[in-house]
Amino acid sequence: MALMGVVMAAAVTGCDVKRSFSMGLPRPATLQGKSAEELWVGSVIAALTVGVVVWGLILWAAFAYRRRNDEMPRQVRYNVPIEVLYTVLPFVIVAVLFYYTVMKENYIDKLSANPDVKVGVVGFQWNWQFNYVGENVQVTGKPGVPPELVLPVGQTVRFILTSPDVIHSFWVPSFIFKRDVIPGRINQFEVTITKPGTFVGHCAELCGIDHDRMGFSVRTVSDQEYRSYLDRMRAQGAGLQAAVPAGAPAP
Ligand SMILES: [Cu+2]
Repeated sequence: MALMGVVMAAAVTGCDVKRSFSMGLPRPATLQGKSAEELWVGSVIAALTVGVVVWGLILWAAFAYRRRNDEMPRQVRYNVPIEVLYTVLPFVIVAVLFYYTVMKENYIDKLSANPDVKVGVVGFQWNWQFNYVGENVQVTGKPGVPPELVLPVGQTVRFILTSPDVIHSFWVPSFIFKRDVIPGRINQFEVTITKPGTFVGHCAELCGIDHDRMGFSVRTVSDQEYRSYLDRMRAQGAGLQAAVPAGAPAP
């Protein structure tokens, strides 16, 4: 019966078993996303463990010490071992979570000296422009036509984010990552993509009336397909068409 309930819930919510193991996150498509997923799953397990212990103690206390007669229960003041325990234990839990958060964050934020691929991402009201640095390929989204970003699997990809107008946010849910795109500032991050596929992306910062139109897609392919994609784009005249804003890397 319980199993049927779980199966029904999975069917109704449309979540497959694989997905439910990452506690609601999409399956990560990058090494960095995998790292974020581990942190999330570990934190949820820690929180649930604390929750189960606390709920158990509440229920146990409510049943074991329920009122049975009008007699006053024994009045106690301090229990030093328990007070020490519930002062020290939260500190230990926070310290462990803090340690893993810092370690994962350092890994996810790490920039390599020589990334294999550099993409200048310009977020503007209300679309995206992708400049493949050093490749002379520029792709700009048009109203109603979200741009596609093609990237190779297994290589280090550096994103260089700039904005000529307001704050946007570059978000690919399958990367388990988003980063703000801020005018007058260059934000960077790197990923190593682990699987081929097509992933949705979106601006994650309310940036004006047509914010909801700032979608894009990321298609990840083999290195060979990536090279031939760039050749094809160059042949179609996808070189520098529109000016890149100050600070943004040209294609
Ligand atoms: Cu935006």
